[in-house]
Amino acid sequence: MSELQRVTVLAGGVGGARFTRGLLAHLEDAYPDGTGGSRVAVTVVVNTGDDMTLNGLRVCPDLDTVMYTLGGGISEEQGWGRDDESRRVSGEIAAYGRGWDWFTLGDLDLGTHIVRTELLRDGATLSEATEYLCRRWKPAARLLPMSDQPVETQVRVGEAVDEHPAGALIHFEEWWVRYRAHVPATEFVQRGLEQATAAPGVIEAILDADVVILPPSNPVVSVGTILNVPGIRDAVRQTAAHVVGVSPIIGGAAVRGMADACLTVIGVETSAQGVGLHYGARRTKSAGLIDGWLVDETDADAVPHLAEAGIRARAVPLWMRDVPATARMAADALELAFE
Ligand code: FO1
Repeated sequence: MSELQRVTVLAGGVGGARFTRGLLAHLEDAYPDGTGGSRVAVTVVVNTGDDMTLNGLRVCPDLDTVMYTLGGGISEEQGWGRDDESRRVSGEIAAYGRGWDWFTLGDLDLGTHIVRTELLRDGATLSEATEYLCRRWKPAARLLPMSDQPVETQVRVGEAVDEHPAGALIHFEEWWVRYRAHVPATEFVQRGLEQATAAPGVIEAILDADVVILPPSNPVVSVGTILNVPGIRDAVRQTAAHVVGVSPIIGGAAVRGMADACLTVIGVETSAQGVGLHYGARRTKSAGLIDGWLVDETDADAVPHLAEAGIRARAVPLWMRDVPATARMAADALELAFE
């Protein structure tokens, strides 16, 4: 494999964060820099479509999930939020009848939202605020928000629920957390997308990479949202890098979260093959996004169909049960990239 120098990952929350943790572990092992790190530079472009302003604070769920996961502060059992968390302040907020009682901001997590909000109010961009917060967590990768302008994923509900009439637009987190995606949705709308531009460094991180990876994040509301930011989809199509994706669907079911509910909304089959074809082959007239696609061993039958569509696929174990297993997956993705 030619000397690998730069890898860029387009990530959402838990799946993208855990995959990147495995990627960094593999790179430290395969490309050591002699001081415990790796000589390969990793950039994570993170979805900000889940962001919201809650109790006056700017909350960035996916940026925080990646930062905590790579920085060692994540709640491992939840996959999001801080470890050793408590909820005293959110209890007080609820006692005042404020906030979303179905969306808890933990006491330690609030520290992040308070500092970020203070920085933004003092004129920092989201990129600058993220860089500041990462000075504490020291993730072994550069974290870039997909955009410094606010983009919020809204979900149009297909039927009336609680105080929302049919056809209403609600915040993605309300659909995801309050309703667990069980309320039928008819479309996703990224509010603010038209005014959004890719954050500084994002386009270059995609064009200058040796490998661009679409990790097993939600292909619709996480990776899809990042790709919808003006300029990003074209950068992925044009980059000289190898572009490899990792299926978030194993054996016809979403690995976690409710990616299947999201795929149904946009009419994509919930299968490793369906998502791979949805991203599309890059080197064909379909002007797709990926050159390679990792599917789990249970989906090996998809490999020839993907090959017919111009996508080089391989079937490998895709369960991110621990860091070593995820590091193996990341190694498989890099090997596929250079095949
Ligand atoms: N997920 C939940 O299921 N319940 C919550 O109360 C909740 C709170 C929360 C607070 C901060 C944060 O960064 C994430 C939080 N999440 C919660 C997870 C969140 O829904 C997901 O991290 C992503 O938005 C989906 O990938």
